[in-house]
Amino acid sequence: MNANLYALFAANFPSDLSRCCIETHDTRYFSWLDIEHASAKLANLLASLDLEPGARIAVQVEKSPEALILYLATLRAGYVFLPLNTAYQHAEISYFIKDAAPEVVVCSPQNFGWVSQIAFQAGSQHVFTLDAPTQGNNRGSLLDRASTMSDQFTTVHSQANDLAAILYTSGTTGRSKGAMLSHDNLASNAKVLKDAWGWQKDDVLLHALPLFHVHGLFVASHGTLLNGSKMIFLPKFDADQVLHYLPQSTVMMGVPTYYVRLLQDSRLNHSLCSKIRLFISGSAPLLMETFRDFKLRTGHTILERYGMSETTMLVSNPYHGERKAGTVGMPLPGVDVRVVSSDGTIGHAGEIGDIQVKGANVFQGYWRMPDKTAEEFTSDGYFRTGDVGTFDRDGYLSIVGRSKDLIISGGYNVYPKEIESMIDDMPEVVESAVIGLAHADFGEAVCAVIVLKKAETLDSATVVTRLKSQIANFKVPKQVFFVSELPRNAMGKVQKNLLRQQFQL
Ligand code: MLC
Ligand code: AMP
Repeated sequence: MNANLYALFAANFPSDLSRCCIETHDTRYFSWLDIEHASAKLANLLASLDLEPGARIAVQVEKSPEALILYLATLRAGYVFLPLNTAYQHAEISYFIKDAAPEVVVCSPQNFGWVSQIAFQAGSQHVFTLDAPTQGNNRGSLLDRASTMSDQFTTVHSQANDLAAILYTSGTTGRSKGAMLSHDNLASNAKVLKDAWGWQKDDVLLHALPLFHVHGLFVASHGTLLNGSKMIFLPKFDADQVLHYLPQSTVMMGVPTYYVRLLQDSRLNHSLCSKIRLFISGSAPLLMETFRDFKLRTGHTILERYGMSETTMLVSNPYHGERKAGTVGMPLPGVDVRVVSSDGTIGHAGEIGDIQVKGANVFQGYWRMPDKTAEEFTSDGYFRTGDVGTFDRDGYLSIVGRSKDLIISGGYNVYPKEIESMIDDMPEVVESAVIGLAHADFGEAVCAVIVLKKAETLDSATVVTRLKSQIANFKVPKQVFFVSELPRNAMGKVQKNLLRQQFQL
């Protein structure tokens, strides 16, 4: 049997391929046959490049149906898709490209100059742009090149453990690591979610998430691709557009910020959501208040679930049955989740400990980092998530904290260490601590606490301006505080909990 994920999707396409697979906000329409043909053309183009099996195709492009089709083409051709956040700047892209050594890099036309320079220096063989179709005649345009290719392609035969994608994440510590996900990791999770969330052929997914993370690329898109259901594709989350399309949709997925923003709009009401079957939230904690207010305003109980790049989805509140506020639900079928106390014993209900997981969905390891991979697995094969949680008596898991130093802002992960080292490099600075403070819109906001050298001056606007020129904008502190020293414990470790108390917004 062909374990290629695309083969699984194709086997589940509707029998009438003229039905709509993707409709966009600007009234473009892609049938299932369009998806099949367009992905075949791109797969033929990739295949014509004579790449090694398992070659990485790194992609930093704006969200579009073509971007999703490029993902499908990469699967079909047997290569490895490596999506990159569109907010990443020079230093970030440079790190990912050097680390992943992609043979092909695809970027937006406006970034071609600097991205191609990085890519060619790092040894990539091909750099293309993914132009909007109207932009036409760019010689490096992947779509132009693919237009002359055949629209027939026999999907490459893949083994279950062959890599399908690499997603960069900082894991529990240190620099970004590429989480390697196989065809079977992704297929097994998609199949489990199909049943768990009751996907139906006539579902219409409102897709407002970005395409470069697990949530938008896998959880949302795979749901429709595996079920032959349609998606309405928005280029990004925009409350006006979401409200416009809700009456035509049956499923919506989002990070908690989406629900917070929808609630701020007085147009959100029961009748707008009358066709909706399921609202799903994940990637960051959903506040009880948001859960409750959403139910009051729309009549819908948001289903919260929990996952991560290394594992895709792990735990979910039930589709049928009680969805408990403040919990992420129960382990999905085939996923073994345990809570381990600091003394190494498996926690009983009510005990707090590290969340460890095992299952067909758990990744193949970090790209070219066997030592880091080994560190993150227990001797009996469980992956350490870096999250801390507790099961209640009914088997519902709550995430109560993180053992990893991580801030989740609007669903994006920010690693304090990365920002701290940039601030510490500023000539006026002795040291810094970057912390997450509660934020009404983003859940947590990145904030910096800085100690200056004697006789040096620096203001927060300058810190922000300097950082904005170096890193993705969502990582830039929303607030900067200056202190004479950082609080430390007896071991010399900065006590971030004290800083969080002192500066809470
Ligand atoms: C944008 N900004 C953010 C931000 N997004 N700041 C902090 N956190 C964020 N998440 C900043 C920009 O830097 C900019 O700042 C200003 O906000 C406006 O930018 P924008 O582009 O207009 O923002 P907006 O479109 O409103 O985006 C906010 C958002 C978006 C919440 C809609 O961030 C989003 O779609 N997040 C989803 C992330 C996601 O998909 N996560 C899944 C990860 S997978 P300035 O200063 O320039 O004005 C995962 C596993 C799992 O975690 O379990 O799912
Ligand atoms: P990422 O590495 O981007 O895949 O982010 C994964 C992390 O997001 C997890 O380890 C959790 O810390 C967090 N996360 C995902 N879903 C939830 C949720 N429902 N509640 C709380 N945290 C979540």
